[in-house]
Amino acid sequence: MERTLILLKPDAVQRGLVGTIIQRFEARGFKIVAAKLMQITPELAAEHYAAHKGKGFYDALVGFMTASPIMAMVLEGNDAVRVTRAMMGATFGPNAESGTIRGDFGLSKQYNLVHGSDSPETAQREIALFFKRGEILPYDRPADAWVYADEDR
Ligand code: IDP
Ligand code: MG
Repeated sequence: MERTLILLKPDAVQRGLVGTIIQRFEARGFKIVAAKLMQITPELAAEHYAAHKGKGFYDALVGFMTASPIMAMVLEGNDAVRVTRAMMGATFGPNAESGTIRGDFGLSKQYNLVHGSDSPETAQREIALFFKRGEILPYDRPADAWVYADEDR
């Protein structure tokens, strides 16, 4: 089972869309193995978005991500990185297809509601930035017997 880091960004929290967005991931079959509301520091935002340092939107992005709490979570499921990214849609709200989270709830380039790791390697790095080992809780979920067939495991 793959894990990915999902962040519900400050605009999702401020607009009261946390439940709506989590609902989509849960309904798809993903299991929440860690979750917390966090006020992140500029240092953590900078580390998380280190790949974008120096770009024109970088300072605004760090300002945005630290302006208000975020909801951070680790989701687990088959192909979690690729599938959650597909559910999020294109980076910029106006370009995101209807039916995706960004395409259904956003119109902004920067305020695009949700972050998802872009590769399994990135996910490992990002999960470690936001969660301590003991904050990730593996547990059995009997309903998974009906989320996955034997051949999916
Ligand atoms: P992603 O979130 O779809 O992986 P990235 O290219 O990694 O997209 O960009 C990280 C975040 O930076 C985006 O989600 C968005 O909030 C912001 N961002 C990226 N490019 C721009 C831009 O050109 N203008 C404003 N904000 C941007
Ligand atoms: Mg990215």
